[in-house]
Amino acid sequence: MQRNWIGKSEGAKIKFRLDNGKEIEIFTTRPDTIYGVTFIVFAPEHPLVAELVAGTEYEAKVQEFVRRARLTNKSQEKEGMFIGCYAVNPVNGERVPVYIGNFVLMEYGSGCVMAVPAHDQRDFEFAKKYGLPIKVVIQPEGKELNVEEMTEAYEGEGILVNSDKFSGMKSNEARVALIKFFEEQGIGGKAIEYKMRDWLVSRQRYWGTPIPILYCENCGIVPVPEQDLPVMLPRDVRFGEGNPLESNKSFVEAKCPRCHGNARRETDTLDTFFDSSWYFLRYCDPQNEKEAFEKKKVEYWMPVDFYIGGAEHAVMHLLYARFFTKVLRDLGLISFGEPFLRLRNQGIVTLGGEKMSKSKGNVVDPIEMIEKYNADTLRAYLLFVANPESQLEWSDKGIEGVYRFWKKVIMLSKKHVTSDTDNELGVYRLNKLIKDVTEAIENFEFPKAIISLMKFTDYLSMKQEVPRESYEGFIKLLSPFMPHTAEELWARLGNKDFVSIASWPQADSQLRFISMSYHRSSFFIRKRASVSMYLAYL
Ligand code: ANZ
Ligand code: ZN
Repeated sequence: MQRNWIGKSEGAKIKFRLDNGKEIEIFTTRPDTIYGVTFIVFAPEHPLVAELVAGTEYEAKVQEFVRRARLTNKSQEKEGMFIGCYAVNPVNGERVPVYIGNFVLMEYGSGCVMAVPAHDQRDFEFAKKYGLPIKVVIQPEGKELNVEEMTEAYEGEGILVNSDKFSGMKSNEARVALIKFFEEQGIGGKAIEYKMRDWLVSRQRYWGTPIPILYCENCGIVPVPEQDLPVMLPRDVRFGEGNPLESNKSFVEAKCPRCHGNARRETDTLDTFFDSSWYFLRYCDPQNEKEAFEKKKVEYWMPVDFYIGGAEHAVMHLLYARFFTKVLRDLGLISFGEPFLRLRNQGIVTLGGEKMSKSKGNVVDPIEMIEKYNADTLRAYLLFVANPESQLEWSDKGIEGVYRFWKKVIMLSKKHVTSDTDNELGVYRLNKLIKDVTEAIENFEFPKAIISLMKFTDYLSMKQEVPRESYEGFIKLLSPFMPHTAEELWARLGNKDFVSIASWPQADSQLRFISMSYHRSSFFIRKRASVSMYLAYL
């Protein structure tokens, strides 16, 4: 999503000369189609457009078009008009008409496109609508394009035709060759464009962080000196229209720290993204009065190992946070360039296929569920019903199932616990459980972990007495999913500390190796365990 948002496009800039002698540089990703240009299209609000039509018969109509284009949202339907002048294609000297069109964006490239209707769909639709010529300059391999029969643009690769000395070249090679040619002729060259817009850091709001800048009548823009930081927001604000800081005299009026003359305080405040882009660094050293953070402390905690959040943050917050981190690294204030090493987007909870929301009234109150079942059942259900990143459809049946599992765990706790270790297969099962649950947790596959715990509960439930080692290991592994229950059972075993701070059980890889050989020796297995146990263990 970030890559898309940044939207890097590689291509060329080419200079076209207009009737009035002015030059316009046009960005294109397809310089190989330059011989197929049949018109030029400007964004309606392009400043050159007003200049080109000034004093001509087109002026009023263009103004009307721009006004309408501004009112209506960018519609799907392509609309435009001829504005009475021509441009010259620099490679073949051809004169092509100049249009304005609502599909050309002012903010992208140079706000102007060289239209190649045979090979660009938007240009194709525009040309069809306004009866403009279509000229094929790329022939796909194996079939021949014919303008009269085309119902859409051919946007793919192929062999150049009607392209002077470049005819016969492959389109991808022609792109390179043409860029070189533009450079030699001084008419253009390689160019890279990004779709990402500039980020406005200031807002006209009260509740942001003040921007510590003063405007002095004599000295101009003066930063607030360090000893006067932070600039605090005033408390006596009156909300009404616009930013209340502007009308707050005691805030706005200040003295210039340089000449002591009259100065005005900046009333714009920083956007909240400005804070969320580096708060994690401050968290590492929140009491520091001297600086934003001490490098050593930040290096101890950062980067964040695992970031969990909604996908809606992918392109704003998370991207800005990366930019801030890279800038701070370049300034030598930190030594890493990525703030977050791993990311998971959690899914949403739905009911009846729709996102739960108070306004829609389709919510399940967790308190009700806790009263009906218990907190551990609800928690385990939420972990069990879907992987964290998937959408979760609430189901009453589902929580019933997890409640049955919880009851089984309670039943199990009524059994006598012995100090013996389990038989060899039982020891193997415990070991496998440790491995499976640990791996599932690390991979964020909680349903898998809970299924393993369910199976193990069934296994232990078949026994007359439960071996302590297996039972304790089970409680430890259960505790992330049913913490209250696990603590209770742990305490009943006579443990003095919390299970949540007990050491996590370790899987024994040796044991796994030995047990692998059981596989092959089916005779051995049959002696030791029932077939059903063997299948379950497989
Ligand atoms: C001529 C051409 C011929 C194009 C062809 C495409 C195919 P991306 O990939 O998104 O960067 N373009 C350039 N500036 C524009 C603007 N301000 N508003 C709307 N469209 C603009 O798209 C680059 C292509 O988008 C450019 O390449 C240009 O059309 C168009 F067979 O130029 B092309
Ligand atoms: Zn001053």
